[in-house]
Amino acid sequence: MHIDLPENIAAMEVEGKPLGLGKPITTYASFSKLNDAAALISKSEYPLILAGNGVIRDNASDALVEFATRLNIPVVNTFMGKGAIPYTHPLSLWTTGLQKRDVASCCFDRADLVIAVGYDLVEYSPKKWNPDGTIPIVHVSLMESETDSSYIPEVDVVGNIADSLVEILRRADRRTKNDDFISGVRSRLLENYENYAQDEGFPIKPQKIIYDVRQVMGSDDIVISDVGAHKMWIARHYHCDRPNTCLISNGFAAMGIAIPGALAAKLVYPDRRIIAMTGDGGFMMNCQELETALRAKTPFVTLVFNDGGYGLIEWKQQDQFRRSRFIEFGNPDFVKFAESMGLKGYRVNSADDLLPTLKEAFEQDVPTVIDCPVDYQENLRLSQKSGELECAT
Ligand SMILES: Cc1ncc(C[n+]2csc(CCOP(=O)(O)OP(=O)(O)O)c2C)c(N)n1
Repeated sequence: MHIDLPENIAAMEVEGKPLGLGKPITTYASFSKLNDAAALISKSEYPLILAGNGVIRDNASDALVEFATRLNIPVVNTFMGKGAIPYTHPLSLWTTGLQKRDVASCCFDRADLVIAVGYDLVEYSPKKWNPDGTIPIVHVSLMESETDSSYIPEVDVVGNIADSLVEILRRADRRTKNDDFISGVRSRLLENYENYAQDEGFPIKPQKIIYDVRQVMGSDDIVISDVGAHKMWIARHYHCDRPNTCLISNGFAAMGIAIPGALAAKLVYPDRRIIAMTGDGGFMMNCQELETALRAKTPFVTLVFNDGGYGLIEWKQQDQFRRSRFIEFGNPDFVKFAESMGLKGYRVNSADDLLPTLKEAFEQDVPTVIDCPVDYQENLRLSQKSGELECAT
């Protein structure tokens, strides 16, 4: 909230004392809603949990993992729900939310119940995963569900999320069995991820860039993503152990967030590795804040996905019109630009170069900029794969 006062009012003496803030009120779901949710879950054969950012904001990750594990229900998370369940968990089906069909879409196709926990519709429209509105939904959140023809929950469990999950778990009785479908989806995800570990292509494929970044980041280190094609790849390929370790601006997503976001993260967590991953367009929107970062003594790494254009807009134009216009631009020399500000700059010249460059960049006591040429031909390849997606039965 921002309150602006005219200068003459702001300069006035104030009489009296500030009023107390009052204690925040925690709301709890009613027993009848908890019972209804538990009954639906108990009789479902192929339930799926869709975990959104509310899980993280409400500190409900541990409760979610316990809930999913005990009831043997797989979990997909939204971009902003990353880390709600560790990506290594056998029930974690990683991140969903691309505007096109992807591996996790198969899980929605099969689901006979979606348990949406802390899910905000603005992040990933329910039209994408429930186009006909036929999948029954249990909504677990701090807030009531919004109205949408693809999102009309059977039951709204409104209240503290962790508490609701614990209480539903106590009431639900689900006979669980081994589910080859889930392990099959996990194998496909893992294969998609590992496939690029040794990729030699240059400019570097986005999957490989993100793979290498993951290699140098610890479980508690933090990625801040900017907005663009790189964000889609980060969502798809950067996987988290813990909540709040990959922050993605989603929904109403403003470019330019990565560098100031990384600066803030480094101020809060000076001992963690922090990386801002950004497109060249987003970098040029807020790169002046690197001077602030230097002055604030917040050494973090900025990795620029350099494609000389607005990659995501090109991708969308190509998907829709089969051609693109007005998306290219020229860039300054990012290395010289960094050096002119007293920072360290690096240019990646081959696929093998990236990992050692990242390691070196993290050793510096000033902010660093890595100029990394990216091969965005992968964008259209992903669109094509999406069209050809086949689900196991
Ligand atoms: C402030 C702002 N302006 C415009 C947009 C619309 N927009 C979303 S992605 C994008 C292009 C991003 O290009 P770049 O930063 O180079 O990243 P890339 O897609 O190439 O990875 C634009 C213009 C936005 N989200 N925010």
